[in-house]
Amino acid sequence: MTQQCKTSKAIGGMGHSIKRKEDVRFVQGKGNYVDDIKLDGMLYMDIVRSPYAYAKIKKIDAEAALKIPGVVAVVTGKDLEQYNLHWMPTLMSDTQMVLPTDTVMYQAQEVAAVIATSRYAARDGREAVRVDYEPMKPVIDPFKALDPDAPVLRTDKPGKTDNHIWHWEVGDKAKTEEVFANAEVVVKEQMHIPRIHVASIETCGCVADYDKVNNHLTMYMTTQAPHAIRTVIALVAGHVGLTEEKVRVVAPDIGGGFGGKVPVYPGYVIAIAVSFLVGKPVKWIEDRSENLQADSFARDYHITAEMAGTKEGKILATRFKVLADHGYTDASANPSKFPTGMFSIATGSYDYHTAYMEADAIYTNKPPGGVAYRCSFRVTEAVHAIERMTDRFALEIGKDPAQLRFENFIKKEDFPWPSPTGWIYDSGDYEAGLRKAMDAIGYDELRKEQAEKRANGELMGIGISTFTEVVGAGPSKDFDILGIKMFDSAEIRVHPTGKAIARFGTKSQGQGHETTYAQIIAEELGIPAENIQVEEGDTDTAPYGLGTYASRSTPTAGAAAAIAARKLRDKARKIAAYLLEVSEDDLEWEPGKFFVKGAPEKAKTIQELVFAAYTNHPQGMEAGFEATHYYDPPNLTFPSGAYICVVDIDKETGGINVRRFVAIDDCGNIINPMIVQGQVHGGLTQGIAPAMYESLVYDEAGNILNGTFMDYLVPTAVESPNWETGHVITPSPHHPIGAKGVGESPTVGAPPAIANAIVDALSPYGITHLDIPITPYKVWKALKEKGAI
Ligand code: MCN
Ligand code: CUN
Repeated sequence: MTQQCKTSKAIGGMGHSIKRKEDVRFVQGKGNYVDDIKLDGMLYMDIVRSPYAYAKIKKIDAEAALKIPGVVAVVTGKDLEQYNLHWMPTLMSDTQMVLPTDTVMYQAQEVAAVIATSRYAARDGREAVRVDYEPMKPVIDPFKALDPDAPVLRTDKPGKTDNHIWHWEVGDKAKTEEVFANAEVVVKEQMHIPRIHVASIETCGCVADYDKVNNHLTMYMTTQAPHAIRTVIALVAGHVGLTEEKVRVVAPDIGGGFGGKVPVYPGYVIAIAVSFLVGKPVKWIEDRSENLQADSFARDYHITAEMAGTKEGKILATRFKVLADHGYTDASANPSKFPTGMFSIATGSYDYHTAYMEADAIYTNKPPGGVAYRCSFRVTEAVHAIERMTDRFALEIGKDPAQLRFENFIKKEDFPWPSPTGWIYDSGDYEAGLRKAMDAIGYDELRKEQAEKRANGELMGIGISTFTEVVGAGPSKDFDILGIKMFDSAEIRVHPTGKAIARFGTKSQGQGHETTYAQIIAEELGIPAENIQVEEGDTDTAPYGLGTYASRSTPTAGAAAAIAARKLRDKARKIAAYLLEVSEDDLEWEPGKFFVKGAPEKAKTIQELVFAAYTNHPQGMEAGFEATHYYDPPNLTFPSGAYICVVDIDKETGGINVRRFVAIDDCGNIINPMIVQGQVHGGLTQGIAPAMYESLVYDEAGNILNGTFMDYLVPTAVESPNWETGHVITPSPHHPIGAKGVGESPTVGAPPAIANAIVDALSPYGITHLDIPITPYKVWKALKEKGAI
């Protein structure tokens, strides 16, 4: 990686791998998570959940539960109905039950809540609640959901006559059809991007603390977007007096979010309602199975993917048709105007101008969701489709997939590049990335080795993914969530002695914001990063922002930090001119001080200038040293990557060994290389997860077949190869510090590299596609079917 640091190591600005400040408390067990919060008189909540995917509730009998010592109440949908709290809106403006009054719609759905004086009593109470169900035949197979004889699931919606949620399309349908009709080569595959779960180490939970005397609610919760939650609470509960100034949302330390902590879950609403009614704090913490079985899932896109091109290998057009299984309600976490998120980035890194995409979303009797699990709003699905099809096309015409990519890449001089689906890619150098990845892995030698192995009947595969991401929502003209525009914010206060506190509208869940935001400010002001304390997650103190997801923190709040710091630097310049008795134009800045041009000994350090802002500022100037900025980006940032994976496959067992994996990322200028590397390592592991292990599986009755970590395979260090990483740097031209987001790139880019490698290994036997997760059994079965074993 080549990036010059402008600041000294002692200042620790951009490009320095300083150690994570937050780790001081994490490694000593001093993190403060929601479950660490203990308040006087706190009650505990546990939730009774449905064993059926679709059933009428005939009766809920709480008698035995209420006899258990410590159990104080059993709350049902009928109780909430009295306050009109039994339904809530989803982030996509659909509706969702908080607790059902008559029907359950998926297995593990909340049916009743037990409130008790201890967690154990609450759990005993949960076991003692008797519910009589009348099971009904559920809709599980999304392809049958629109059959005329399928039961209509959302009978709560007046006039609804089918299970269709919405239709979406983008691109030029007629032109695409024409190009396909006349193309020399057309390839087509049906693929499923499986339903998976974020499976963060910390499950979801909250402590709702309503203070009756002061009519004030403090909501401690595992949320990635505290301010948005505060506004939603005020909009929903304003009529009972919980107006926005009476609500404080606090997101303490979070043990992994990955998108799963963006939605509002029924448990939060029930905890607030109970605390409001009884005037005591109520804690609710999910257990692992509840988290895995009931919380928002990710992905679950069935994609019919087609690519058209020439015999020589020029990509001419793509066509993608999606069937999106949203489960019982559309509880996705996408910007309002984008029901499929940023799926329309699926034209990829390639220079062609014709594309058409459409999607239909449907209801089934599965848990709701569609969160953007480390995927920048459906970019994982998009990238899988285009990168698989690029390899499929190369296979069809017998061209090396790397060569095919070189011949089709958007060139670095062609940026800004308008995509056929309406995006303006800001910058990139795809050729340099792939070249670097190929050199690192030794591509040509690997192809030679592969040819020799093939001659011996051995299976070795090389898979490439050269993806383009789209992160940093967003320009407020296009992006909002429930109407709230997606800008973000930073507020910097520098104390008289030159030490600072900075607060942000985002919320780290492990990304290291306490360190990297401090580095951005250190870069701009020359105040050492170690003297800058970063705070997030308390709506009473932090400026309003939309939170951390979709790798947006660096593109939005990171930019806000730089601009707020520049406002302060402008003020420092004025003070320096006053103190040094020169005009502002005669001053020059170097990180940490202003000095007089040509007379570097005449200088004032930033610390001296800040002190003067409180003790000796020019008359007429506002005292103090504070700045705030709300940043509305002019465009998104478009990180990219070139990943290459090498696999060896055991023919007899289908066992897959990932031998090498090289990931070259381009996230523009890098704030902290060590943190970025950590993000990439974690993200790649969450990429190998759906590629080879993870998938939520349901039987015909809607029972989840792998609802615990016994069966749901989260890869550990044992399953992870040695990730080899590197960078290409094309700064974002519109971002104040030239940075692009990186948090999701590896999870987006890795699955197709792995799938492409496995299919490449199997291709001599006529295998052109396998759906992820690609398990040894799937490989073995495919080889058996093709008569290879
Ligand atoms: N960074 C940097 N230089 C860049 C870009 C980023 O040093 N050019 C640093 C940032 O300063 C930040 C980190 O890398 O410390 C990630 O930044 P960014 O890409 O802006 O992403 P966010 O901070 O917005 O994090 C969100 C992203 C998402 S959407 C998911 S999902 C995810 C991810 O981050 N969830 C995570 N990484 C995670 N890492 C942990 N440990 N836990 C999660 O829940
Ligand atoms: Cu794409 S999951 Mo992250 O947005 O929190």
